[in-house]
Amino acid sequence: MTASTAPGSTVLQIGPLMPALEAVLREQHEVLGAQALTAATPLADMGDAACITAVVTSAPVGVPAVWLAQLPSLKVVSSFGVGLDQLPLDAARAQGLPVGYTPDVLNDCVADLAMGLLIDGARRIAAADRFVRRGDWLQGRYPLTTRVSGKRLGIVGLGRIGQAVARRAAGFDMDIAYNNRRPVDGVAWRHEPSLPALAQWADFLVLTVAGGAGTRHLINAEVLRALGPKGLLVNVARGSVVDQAALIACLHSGELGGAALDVFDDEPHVPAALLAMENVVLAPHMASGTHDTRQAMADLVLANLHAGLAGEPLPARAV
Ligand code: 8YV
Repeated sequence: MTASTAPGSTVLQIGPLMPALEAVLREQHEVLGAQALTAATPLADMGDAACITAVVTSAPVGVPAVWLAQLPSLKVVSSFGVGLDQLPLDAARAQGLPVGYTPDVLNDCVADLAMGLLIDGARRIAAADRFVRRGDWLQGRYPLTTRVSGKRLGIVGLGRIGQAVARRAAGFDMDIAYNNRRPVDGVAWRHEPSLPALAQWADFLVLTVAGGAGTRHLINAEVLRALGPKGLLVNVARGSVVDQAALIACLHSGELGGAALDVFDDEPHVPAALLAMENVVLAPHMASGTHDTRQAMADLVLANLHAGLAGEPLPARAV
């Protein structure tokens, strides 16, 4: 327990968390909570809402904005993850309520998985694994795949994770350009203000842009067609960033070469059309999912929680 821990606090846990994090929360606080709370859940069902001083949630689950006003003793929201799209930032700001999240500690692992998906999408490692396991190698050689090194990489959203992807891609001698709301200072990579133009130029388009209303369906049919029949889309951002129906249609028609996806519209449900495609690599929203990074995220969730309860500045504050 840190010096700033407020013992005896009542924490509302929303949705499942890492078991080790749940254990620490239970050790240090009274935890009310549920795995399947929704905005429609009456807070009265949680016990005494007036006692709740903190909410602990995760990026994909968030917290309904309406709850903030119903928790009169709330001092802090601490979220496990870097994504802010499910968090009621405006309502929290209006109430002067600090919201903690876990940036930076996951950059490397998310970027590592983006590169892994990119290489798999181009070199078809998972599909080749299935080929060997099926015994198909006994009938003939595996089809040729696509070179990775030296290709053109377009990055959509050059934040901390996008920059970590770019640094890795530089090691593969890739030509790198990016699309961002505005050019990023202090980087050598080329800013391309037009998303279709970036897609048209790129061999691989990696999405590392934040989710939320502002980026919903940013990657539409026009962008996917521009990426083209030899192009590969890699998404480690949010399912909402891509028009999933357009993606499936473009993959079906051959207007897009392939996709490597860690995130989807309605997780954990993946459309049957994607499951059936050999030119699609699928991962279960696992980009930050290593022991090392998840522990670092859990530590930051606790540090934010305890700082908020003690009325101190949060180590990583979104609002
Ligand atoms: C999840 C994520 O937090 O950080 C994010 O925004 O989407 C992930 O790291 C993680 O999967 C836990 O649910």
